Amino acid sequence: MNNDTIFALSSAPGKSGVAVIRISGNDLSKLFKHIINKKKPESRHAYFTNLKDDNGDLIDQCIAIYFNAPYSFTGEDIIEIHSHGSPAVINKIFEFLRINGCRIANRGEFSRRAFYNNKMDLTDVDGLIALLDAKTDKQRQNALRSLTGRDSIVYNNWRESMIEISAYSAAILDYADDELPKNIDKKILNKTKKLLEEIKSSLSQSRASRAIQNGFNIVLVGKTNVGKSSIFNKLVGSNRAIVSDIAGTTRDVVSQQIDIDGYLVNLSDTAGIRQSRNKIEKIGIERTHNEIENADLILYVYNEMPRELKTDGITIINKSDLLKSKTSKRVIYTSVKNNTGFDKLLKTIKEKMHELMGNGESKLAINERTYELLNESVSELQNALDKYDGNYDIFAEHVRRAGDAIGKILGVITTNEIADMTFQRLCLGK
Ligand SMILES: Nc1nc2c(ncn2[C@@H]2O[C@H](COP(=O)(O)OP(=O)(O)OP(=O)(O)O)[C@@H](O)[C@H]2O)c(=O)[nH]1
Ligand SMILES: [Mg+2]
Repeated sequence: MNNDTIFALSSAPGKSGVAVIRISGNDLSKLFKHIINKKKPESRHAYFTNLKDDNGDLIDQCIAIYFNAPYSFTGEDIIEIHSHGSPAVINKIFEFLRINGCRIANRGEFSRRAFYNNKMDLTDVDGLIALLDAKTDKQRQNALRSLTGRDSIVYNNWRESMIEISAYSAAILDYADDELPKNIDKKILNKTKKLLEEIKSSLSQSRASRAIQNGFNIVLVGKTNVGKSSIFNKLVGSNRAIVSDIAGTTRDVVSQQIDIDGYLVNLSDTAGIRQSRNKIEKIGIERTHNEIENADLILYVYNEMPRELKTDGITIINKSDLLKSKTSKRVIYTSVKNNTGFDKLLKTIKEKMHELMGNGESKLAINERTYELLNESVSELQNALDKYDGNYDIFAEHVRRAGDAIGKILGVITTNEIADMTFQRLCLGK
């Protein structure tokens, strides 16, 4: 690995109150003394300094902090310079650093160094990426769980069990029966089954985890003119979708991200469903059906009590201002005109989301990468059990591969490709 000294702006680019520039490298004590103009600086101490260029001209008044290795984010020496957040100041400090032998960092390079110095494993990096992307409170909580290493503990335990199982299987091949613990073969099989169930159950909760990350898909469907677009606008809080009394107003899917109870929600308004000869409307209706397929929750909108209630979503009777009788407990009556029923609707949506997500308390923060590898691990364990015929040779090999898949999740077993893909997703300065 390259150990040259790198730097990057760690705060947001552009004008800001304070900018944070981070520098990481092998031995930065000399550079730090130069920055603060003192002979014996202390680590983790905030120094006020008049930062000067090599001609002695003032660049800016800054705060500078030195974190000595390995007690830093990257595990190397780190210097943080807190300057005024002006593009001109930042450029001048960058120039100063270049003159002093540093180079600008690549995307994700700080985290890459932290990874290679065993400060983070890949699930921690996944957590960091998710935290930087987090828009809602649930996303923040989920990301932090992964970032602070809770997921790593689960994965490490699984991997250790798999290594143990394949070691025992190998022992059965090498030792005579009376030299081995009693019932070892039964124990091995039971342990493998238990492990398989545990990983499978985590995978089954992955929908919640992924819905937290990518958003929960809620779709408004119903016949034309029932007020879907009006409800959509009400929920997003703006006149995003066109509303009119002409049936068949909405043709395309109109989507907007909103925050409901800390969850990211992708709310979609769709074309009203009816028999239509119009080519464009027909395409719109087709799109409505696609949205229904991808939905986590469907809001069925009517203007009067339907003969049969759908069981897989929430039923809304809109335009309740025009209704005389509003007695059913199984539907929600709304009126966009009178602004009634929306508190109840939101409350019901929240309840449904909690129900479907199991309170969002999925054990692991599963993303696309970890999802694939967990599936790989499950199919190897399944293979080990399915193909078991009293011979531990093949069994041990499948369990070993299952363990390798978990190792790849952690990055203990890593190909450059996996690491590259992960770090590329980070921004500059991380
Ligand atoms: N009285 C009354 N009228 C409403 C209510 N909600 C919507 N409308 C009216 O009903 C008409 C249709 O509303 P939209 O929101 O465009 O209906 P839609 O279901 O999106 O219709 P399509 O896009 O054609 O499928 C408009 O004239 C709205 O102003 C309501 O609660 N009460
Ligand atoms: Mg509409």
